[in-house]
Amino acid sequence: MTQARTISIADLETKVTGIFAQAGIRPETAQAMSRVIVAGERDNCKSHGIYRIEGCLRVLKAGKVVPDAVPRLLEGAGPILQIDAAGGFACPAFEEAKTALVDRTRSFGLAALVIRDCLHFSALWYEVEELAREGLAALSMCPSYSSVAPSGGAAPLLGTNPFAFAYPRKGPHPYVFDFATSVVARGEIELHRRAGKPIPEGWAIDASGKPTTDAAEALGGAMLPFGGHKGSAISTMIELMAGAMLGEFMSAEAYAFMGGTNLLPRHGALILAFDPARFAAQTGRDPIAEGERLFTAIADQGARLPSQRRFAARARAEAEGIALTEAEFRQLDRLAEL
Ligand code: NDP
Ligand code: PYC
Repeated sequence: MTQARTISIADLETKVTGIFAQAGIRPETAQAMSRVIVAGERDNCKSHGIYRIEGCLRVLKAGKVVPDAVPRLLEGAGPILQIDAAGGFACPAFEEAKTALVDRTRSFGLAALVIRDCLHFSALWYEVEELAREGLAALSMCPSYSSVAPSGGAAPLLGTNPFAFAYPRKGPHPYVFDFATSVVARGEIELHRRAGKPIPEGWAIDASGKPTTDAAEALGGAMLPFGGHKGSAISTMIELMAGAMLGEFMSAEAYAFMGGTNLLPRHGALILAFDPARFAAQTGRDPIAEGERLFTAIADQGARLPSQRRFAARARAEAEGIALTEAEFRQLDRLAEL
């Protein structure tokens, strides 16, 4: 795809907010969705950028998300903070609960945010990065819908179950990694299918359990966990921690509720935050400086840190605007007319 034109971050946010508002989504939710989608596009995370708009509209049309849901913080003053997304999208719930999560983490040293009954369609780095910018370390995870075979199995059971971590740094950006526990996000396979491109070997198996490089066969078969049994175990942990433990859907239930993988999954999400200063207080060591020592040692070996590519893309987009193809501009116009 050739990149044809740029659009400013602010203009793209306005366009995307307009698409969601016109579709009947509550204005605050439309803005929160637009912020997270445009952040994905800005950082060149195509699998969770503007491509996701269509999926959000599809689930809305199917009546499987509550467009005017108002997230509601639940009672309780301890380190477990809960917000009910009430069948709406997860991003406004996170925005609503963020300050309370930061405050609780500072007062207890660690705190958890449980997002109940939400549709989580976005990249998880968005949440942990925001918390690391407040000086906290953070982990985020959620189930998805059954599309990944456990290591040694051949049928979809686990979700693509994403996992993100951030740690504060002295410089402009925190340390952040964020990945699906499948070899790649499902959105990446869908983008290959749309572009008519084969997928690399090792990403997926077809419906009969044979390895495939055909994106459509992969979507109709099962994706594979990253790192074999290790990714499979981390994915299982996410089913347990962000599904079973919270009393929310696991990926198989989300699949059944949505009737397949055509619509976004509905489930819960778990975000854990830690105040590094509180953990290291007795040692006299500075946990942020210790982190810097490790990052320098990694870079000294010529290795790059996760999110480095993303932050470079962000700097480019901030300076020059976000580059979109003509086809993407046409698609945005089409969605605005729906
Ligand atoms: P990628 O494999 O593209 O990237 C995974 C992480 O590894 C990123 O932090 C990336 O940083 C880093 N990375 C990549 N290459 C290197 C390298 N050579 N050296 C060091 N670090 C590297 O991500 P996935 O396809 O697994 O996931 C994409 C997105 O999909 C995630 O943001 C995830 O949250 C989202 N997702 C969301 C789901 C949901 O239910 N909401 C479900 C599944 C996935 P960088 O970006 O800088 O390259
Ligand atoms: O790309 O696997 C994915 C995904 C599922 C839900 C949101 N993103």
